[in-house]
Amino acid sequence: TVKIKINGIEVEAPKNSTILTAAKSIGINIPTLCHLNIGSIGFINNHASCRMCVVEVNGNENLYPSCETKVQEGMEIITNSTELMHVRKTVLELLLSNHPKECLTCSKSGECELQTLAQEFKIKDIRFEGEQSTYRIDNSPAIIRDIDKCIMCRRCETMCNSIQTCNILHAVNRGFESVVAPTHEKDLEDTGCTFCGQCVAVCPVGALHERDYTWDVVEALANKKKKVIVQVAPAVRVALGEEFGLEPGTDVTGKIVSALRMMGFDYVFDTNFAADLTIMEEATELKKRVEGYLAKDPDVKLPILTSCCPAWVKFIEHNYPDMLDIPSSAKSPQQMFSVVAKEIWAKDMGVDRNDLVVVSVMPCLAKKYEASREEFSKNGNPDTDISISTRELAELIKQKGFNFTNLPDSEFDAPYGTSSGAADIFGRTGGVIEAATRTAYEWITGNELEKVDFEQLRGLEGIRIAEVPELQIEGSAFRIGIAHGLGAARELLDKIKSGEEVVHAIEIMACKGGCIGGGGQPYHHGNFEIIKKRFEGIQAIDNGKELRKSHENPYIKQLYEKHLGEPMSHKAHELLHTKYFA
Ligand code: HC1
Ligand code: SF4
Repeated sequence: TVKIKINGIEVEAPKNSTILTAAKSIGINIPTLCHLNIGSIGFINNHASCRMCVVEVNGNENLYPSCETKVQEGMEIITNSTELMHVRKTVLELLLSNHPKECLTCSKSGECELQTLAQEFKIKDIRFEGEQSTYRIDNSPAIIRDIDKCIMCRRCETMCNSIQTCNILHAVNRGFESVVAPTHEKDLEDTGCTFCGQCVAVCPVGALHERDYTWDVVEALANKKKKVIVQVAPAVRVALGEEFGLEPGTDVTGKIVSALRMMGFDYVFDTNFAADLTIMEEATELKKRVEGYLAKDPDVKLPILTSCCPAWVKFIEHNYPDMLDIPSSAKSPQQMFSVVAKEIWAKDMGVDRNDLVVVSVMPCLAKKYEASREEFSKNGNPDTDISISTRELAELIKQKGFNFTNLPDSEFDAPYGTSSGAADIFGRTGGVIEAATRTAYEWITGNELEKVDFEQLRGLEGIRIAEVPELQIEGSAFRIGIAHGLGAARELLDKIKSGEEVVHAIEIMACKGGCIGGGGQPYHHGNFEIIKKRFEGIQAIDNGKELRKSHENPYIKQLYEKHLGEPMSHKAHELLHTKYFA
């Protein structure tokens, strides 16, 4: 460690730490804007471009960015002199001088870090007049890029390239013209963008945000000719409460159901039901592939890959076109739910599918893109009509004026409202494969699983390899690979491709932590502890359930008995399975 003084206070700081972290360790806050450090996932954005965090060092005339300047023995640092306050005000005014003044209508209003600083510094007049840029807005089905609002912090670039390894966003042009954009300033839809939304999750301003479908929901609910039903994803229930001041990880399932019913949805269903359905198909496929593999069938491949994360699907389609025979062909729970609703439930209810609106509430922005994929529609009518994020649901609840934290708990509607704990854990990394293992174990061995908790599959390391000794394949334990974050996924896939790693099954989720860390969740502003708490919240729901294996869900059994026959039957294939495209 080294001894330094910050604002006259003696501090012992680790040798290689920055002034910013040393100050933070004793509760001194230095304002930052471009800087973002999410150490636990290896994300560090340190372009030192905004100059908000400058400090005085040893009385030097030069000012130093505290986010990248390392502490040195004997340093004397001032973080809050009048001169520094002036400099920071000037920095803000310069940034604001060419920033569109659209706070009232900006989608990030209330969450924008530039807006927060402008408020803290009480910026009233902007002394400079900057030229406004006028780029076109890039309007994809999931993400909107409004690059006039970009402040060149480059957090999105770091996220997209270093963590997700998608390499879509780069600083292009020079000087005033410089922006972060896809190569050749293409639209996101014309690139390999996965719509993971992680760039949106770290953008401090309104330059990147989700495509907002809240008004489509309001209009659908107002249309008397339509039946409107809704499904709620696993990860939403442990995060939505944050928008209403509750601790991350608080289970607000019952309140969500009440809010959606009060909004006027005809039926409130659970995506979790469809997660159980996904396991029925995926575990059957796994069993068949294991049997084929053991019988040395040349057409059967292991490992099998989970396929419920649409950003991950887009990633493998774009980056590993030669590996498209590996993912399970099972559709994601969002899509299974919607197709069952439109092709089975609507018929039972005597409703034309064109008069049924299926809304999904997802922690994810890629789900909007998934809903828009052509193969998930029939004669132009999509299976999932509208997908909104957790944040958008919070907005709708606020617009309705519901006192969310005081709402009573209600139950989902039958028949698609009951689910096992295996479905809940879909929302966290490792959960889909744990859910599949609970079922596949029983189906492959014919034995009842005593302990459903596969602790070895849990955790938050980017790549985890775990063995299930209870399940033996050719004399060795069933091996599972798990990755979350697309960079980790790439690393794992490359090892599998080269033969360096041999596994029988893989789960990949595009976002760190899994869906709980999705791009549509309440903003975490770089605090990964929030995602850890959501993880614990999800696990607590699973632990608290009587029903913890998908194949024991009585409503799932009923669906097969009445409509689908067996898993992977002809009917199941037609409705519940899909294809991938290079
Ligand atoms: Fe997910 Fe899934 S778990 S992909 O993370 O398989 O989004 O929550 O809804 O479809 O169930 C997301 C979450 C979600 C699907 C399920
Ligand atoms: Fe990159 Fe994901 Fe953003 Fe697309 S959505 S630009 S892949 S970070």
